[in-house]
Amino acid sequence: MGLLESISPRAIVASILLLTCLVHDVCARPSPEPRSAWVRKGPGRKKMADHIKRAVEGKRPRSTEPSCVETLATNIAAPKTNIWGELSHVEAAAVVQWLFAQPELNLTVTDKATAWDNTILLVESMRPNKTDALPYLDGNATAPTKYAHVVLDHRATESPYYADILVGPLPVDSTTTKWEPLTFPYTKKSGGKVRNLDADDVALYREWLLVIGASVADITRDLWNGTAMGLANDTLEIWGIDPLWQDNGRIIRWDTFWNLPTDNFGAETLLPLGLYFMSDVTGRDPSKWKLEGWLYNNIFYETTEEFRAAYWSPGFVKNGANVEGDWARTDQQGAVPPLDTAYPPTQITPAGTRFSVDMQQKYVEWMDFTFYIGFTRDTGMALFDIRYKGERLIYELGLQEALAHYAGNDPMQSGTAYLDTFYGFGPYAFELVPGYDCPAYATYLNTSFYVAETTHTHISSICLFEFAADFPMQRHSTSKYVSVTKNTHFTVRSVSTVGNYDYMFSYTFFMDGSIAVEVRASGYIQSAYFAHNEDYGFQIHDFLSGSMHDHVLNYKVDFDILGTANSVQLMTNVPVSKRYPWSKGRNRSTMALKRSFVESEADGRFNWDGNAVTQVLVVNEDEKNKYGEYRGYRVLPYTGTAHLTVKHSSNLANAAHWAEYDIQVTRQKDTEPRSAHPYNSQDVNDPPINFAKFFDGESLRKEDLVMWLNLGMHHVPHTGDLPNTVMTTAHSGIQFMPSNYFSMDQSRQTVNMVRIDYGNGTTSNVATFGQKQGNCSLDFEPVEPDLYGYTGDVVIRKFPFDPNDPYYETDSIA
Ligand SMILES: *[C@@H]1O[C@H](CO)[C@@H](O)[C@H](O)[C@H]1NC(C)=O
Ligand SMILES: *[C@@H]1O[C@H](CO)[C@@H](O)[C@H](O)[C@H]1NC(C)=O
Ligand SMILES: *[C@@H]1O[C@H](CO)[C@@H](O)[C@H](O)[C@H]1NC(C)=O
Ligand SMILES: *[C@@H]1O[C@H](CO)[C@@H](O)[C@H](O)[C@H]1NC(C)=O
Ligand SMILES: *[C@@H]1O[C@H](CO)[C@@H](O)[C@H](O)[C@H]1NC(C)=O
Ligand SMILES: *[C@@H]1O[C@H](CO)[C@@H](O)[C@H](O)[C@H]1NC(C)=O
Ligand SMILES: *[C@@H]1O[C@H](CO)[C@@H](O)[C@H](O)[C@H]1NC(C)=O
Ligand SMILES: *[C@@H]1O[C@H](CO)[C@@H](O)[C@H](O)[C@H]1NC(C)=O
Ligand SMILES: *[C@@H]1O[C@H](CO)[C@@H](O)[C@H](O)[C@H]1NC(C)=O
Ligand SMILES: [Cu+2]
Repeated sequence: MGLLESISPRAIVASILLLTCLVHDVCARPSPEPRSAWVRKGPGRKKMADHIKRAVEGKRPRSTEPSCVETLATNIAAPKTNIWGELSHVEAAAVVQWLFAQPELNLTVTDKATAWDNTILLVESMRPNKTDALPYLDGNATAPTKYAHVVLDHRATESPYYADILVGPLPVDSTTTKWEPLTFPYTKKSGGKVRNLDADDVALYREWLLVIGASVADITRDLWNGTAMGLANDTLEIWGIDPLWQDNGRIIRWDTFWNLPTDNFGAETLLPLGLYFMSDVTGRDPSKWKLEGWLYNNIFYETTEEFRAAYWSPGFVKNGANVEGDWARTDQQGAVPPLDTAYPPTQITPAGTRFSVDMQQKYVEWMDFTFYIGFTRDTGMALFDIRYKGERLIYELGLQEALAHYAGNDPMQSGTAYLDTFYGFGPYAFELVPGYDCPAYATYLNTSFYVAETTHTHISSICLFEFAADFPMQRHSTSKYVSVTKNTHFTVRSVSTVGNYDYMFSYTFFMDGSIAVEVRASGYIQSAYFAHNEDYGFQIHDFLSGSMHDHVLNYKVDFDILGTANSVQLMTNVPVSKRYPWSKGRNRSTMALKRSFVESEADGRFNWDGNAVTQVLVVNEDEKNKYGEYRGYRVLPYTGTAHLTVKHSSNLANAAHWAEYDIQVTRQKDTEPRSAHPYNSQDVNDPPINFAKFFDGESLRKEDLVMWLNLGMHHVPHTGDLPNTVMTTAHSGIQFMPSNYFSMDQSRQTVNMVRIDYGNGTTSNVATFGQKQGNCSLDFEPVEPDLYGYTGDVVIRKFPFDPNDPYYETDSIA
């Protein structure tokens, strides 16, 4: 019968894995003990397969059955070097040493630098041009020459600026290595320089915000029993808008007071206090900065004296304070739901890891998919050269930028439009928690980023795992048989906590050849003081507004469908009234398909339509199937997506034109590798990358195309966002699915399906297609991995290079 094996239904039952709970109190009986008693000396971050192997090896035999284990994690060698990979410690150290030896850069070691010294902000691998990458990937060309991308913080000047430079070729060689301004990836031609509005951050706090805080200490003590004046016993903090107002040559900020949490929870963004002040902080001399006024309870006061006089006069209306409490804490609280303390369902991988990884090169093979993982400071994880059955589908898939645009009656919320790559997704891609962020059996990879002459390594910050969906890939029933296919998928995941918010990024691959891109959000919302904000959010606590905001996350998808000559076809179901030869002269009201191509960049920016009725297809017009249909991939929303509601944002000006539409298509260019620059917020009117300038009317037919897709969510936090936003609904996703790309569904190739023939009350045949059958024993140890193995970042000093003295240090924004 070949592959199609038939066995009796009883064997199916018999082959159900024999699960053995080794730790009975966890499996069977909820423990009333304190939390610390739950922590076990587990097997560390070893894979489940190792436990099984150990059991099978006889150290802890549970039964005489053969093992379920088919394979253990396979280490493979990537077919090519990962040209999007990170610099090695040695390479980074050599670049740093070389930079300090260039007198014209006039660099100071970060530890010793003041606000008036030049420092190195970033040293990382420069991604190669696609023009140079393809001949290497697809032909015999040598790997593209390696360069370092370096960002310098030039502060030894009246007009401080960030400078993007290229250093190379690598490895560093005193005669051939040079530096040059990095200019080609930016639309603004300014020698790779962007002004730095943050150069005097220390002076801003010490000599400005805290001084102003002290000047109203009588009021803050009276209102909130606290101060923000730089004392050890301050219970308030001051911070404000981002980006700063940047009009008419002035740099204006609005700041507000926040209560500091008294415990370890990061609840500060839930504790706004409703007093705001405006400052003109143009230039580098704090003595020339000006306080421009105060706002309280929607009344504006030009000066501190005016505000104080009003405050202490009779009838002044004082509002209450947001104060931390259990409502802002994420620990368990409230009545435990029925049976909740019993150990919950969990997935296992009885046959071990069914995929292969080159850990060094960050190259992955799962079923018929292969890809490389890249990682940068700005945008974190990205995938490259994604192939299915050996054929490239996508050259590059990765986050570009994430916007959180708030609004409000008050200047703090109205002025907030975070462009998160300023902070970076790489530095905040923290260690994942096995068993919680990803299955405990997942394979974990490290990522590294450069900061202040050190390389920080986030241990286990990318996870790779297979998972069985809770729904089948396929099924069908008749009166004679039922056929069902399992839906096993593969996910690559990282989480970045940028300040108050946690973004979970997942790329998921499916057996039918489809790919999903998803983002989920959790963490603390940035809330608003409630007064006068009724039109901008729900009131969610005593003096708190949920503060409406749009999340928009831009992804680059560089499709290569059967080569680089691709087109975007739109196909819409349209209502029609039509007479047919058979309709006897009568018109039929019905529908039909309308097809068109996105001809050029002039019509390359558009939205999902209201009824999701238009298919967006990336096709190769020269690669038709045998029926004459174009082979391609369809792009479709997986869950909700979002583009920015605000038109011509006062906060953003030209800094985030990428946020304006759901789908944007451009011609692929080496000069347009990214839709946003991390310092776009520093010069919003004339940012280093103005995405709108990518659209210059070029033809998009049979060209190498890039799709810039927005995920996101229109977030109006409600009481369910307290204490943290939940990932069940804070979720956005897009899928890429084959559309006439193959002659049939590719998931027919899996053996993980069954056909049961039945009738007359009996089953006559069960076809399992060569699935591994038979008995095996499995020791299921339902224990979290040793979570005391969670360490945070490992740091290695680069200047002086000290690879043998790593230390632990984890930095977060909040
Ligand atoms: C070099 O930087 C120092 C501060 O670190 C500054 O005082 C000096 O003027 C700079 N030299 C030049 C030539 O720019
Ligand atoms: C990458 O492409 C840009 C734009 O064509 C070019 O200026 C740059 O020199 C290229 N880089 C390399 C390393 O060839
Ligand atoms: C690569 O080199 C091999 C052997 O020299 C040759 O047969 C093949 O045609 C080359 N491939 C390309 C794409 O140049
Ligand atoms: C004010 O704060 C101080 C110390 O921060 C605390 O001891 C005191 O109880 C507070 N008073 C009120 C009324 O909350
Ligand atoms: C906070 O510290 C300052 C200076 O040490 C002191 O004068 C003040 O009384 C302290 N405030 C409270 C509430 O403890
Ligand atoms: C991650 O980093 C840790 C600490 O440096 C190291 O022990 C471990 O081998 C690394 N893991 C991988 C997959 O590279
Ligand atoms: C009826 O059908 C004909 C041809 O199919 C079409 O041209 C015409 O517009 C239709 N009439 C109406 C009223 O829609
Ligand atoms: C059910 O019984 C009928 C009559 O005996 C027989 O013809 C038919 O093949 C049986 N079907 C199955 C699925 O066994
Ligand atoms: C499974 O094990 C049971 C008990 O050891 C045995 O009776 C049965 O034949 C086995 N089945 C298979 C398919 O190996
Ligand atoms: Cu939100």
